[in-house]
Amino acid sequence: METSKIPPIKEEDLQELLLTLPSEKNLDGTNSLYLYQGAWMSAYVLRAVYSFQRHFIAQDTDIIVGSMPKSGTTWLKALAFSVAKRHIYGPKESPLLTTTPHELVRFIETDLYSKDQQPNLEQLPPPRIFGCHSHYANLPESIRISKCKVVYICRNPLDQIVSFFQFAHRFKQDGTPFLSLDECCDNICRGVHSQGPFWDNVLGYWKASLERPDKVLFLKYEDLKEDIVSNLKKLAEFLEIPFTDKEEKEGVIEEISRLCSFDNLRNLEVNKNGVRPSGAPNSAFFRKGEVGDWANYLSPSMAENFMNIVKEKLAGSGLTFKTSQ
Ligand code: PAP
Repeated sequence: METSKIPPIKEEDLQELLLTLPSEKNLDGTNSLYLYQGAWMSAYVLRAVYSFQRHFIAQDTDIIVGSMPKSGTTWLKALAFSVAKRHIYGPKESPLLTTTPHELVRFIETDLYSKDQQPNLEQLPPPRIFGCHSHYANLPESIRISKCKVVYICRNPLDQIVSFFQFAHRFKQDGTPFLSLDECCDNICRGVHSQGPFWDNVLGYWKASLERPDKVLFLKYEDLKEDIVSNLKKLAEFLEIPFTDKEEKEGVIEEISRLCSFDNLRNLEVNKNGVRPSGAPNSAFFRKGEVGDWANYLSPSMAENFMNIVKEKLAGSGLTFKTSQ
């Protein structure tokens, strides 16, 4: 077991905790979101985060793929898996051809700590790779103090939010009405959305990447779209498994980028069919994969309003976003 010394939280204690937290509606009109340790999340996620924080013990060889939801997590999971495990599986026999990126790299909070408060993760072969949407400040201490690596992907907040909204529309099953676009914009501008505020989520990792560049690698979705090859090299170097000259000559980097490309992954049978345990169809993780799609959904004034708030929150950090191709 990872650590069994701390007893799991009792359901009644969790319910009591929820009662003490500020709560608001999620963008899809369902489940209240709770503000827990500076991050908005559903009760379901909170339960998992609570256990993850208390029970997870990082190993020095772990790789944590961090992100705000809908920022390119699926893509980065596929890339990190392909780079880190390339000595076991070459691109032609990659498990990505038959297994979804989310199955190969599971979300540490919701996939692993939601059902079982103390899952046995020790049997997983190194390097263990996990996905994670938590804020940097809320990661378990052992992630920050071990030698494990954290790779974070961020996306411009306009595309991120539109992607989230579209995703939620694609698999919503109950009859609760969605918040209107105006209500959504109001919530987002206040930072009230899953794993928001946006600025706190990205800034935590951004600052950590500046302070500890060997520990946290900060990538941008738009940069990956523009130049996947140099970003793959950066990723491999950061993970301390740089591509060799031989690999470069043999075109391994290009093969990985092709394997993990939007068009390739989206058209694989495994990603066209089936559903995630959350009920989301696997296909919903591959929608358009473009930079600037927000312009088809948000009015210029909505976008300007939100971006002004984001810029104000990020002022002085040096972090900027590209919002169009
Ligand atoms: P998650 O955080 O719930 O796992 P995530 O993968 O971050 O979701 O977001 C999905 C977005 O990434 C979708 O963007 P869109 O709605 O604007 O289209 C999806 O299309 C995009 N995406 C998924 N795979 C890739 C890929 N291989 N390359 C580029 N974009 C991708």
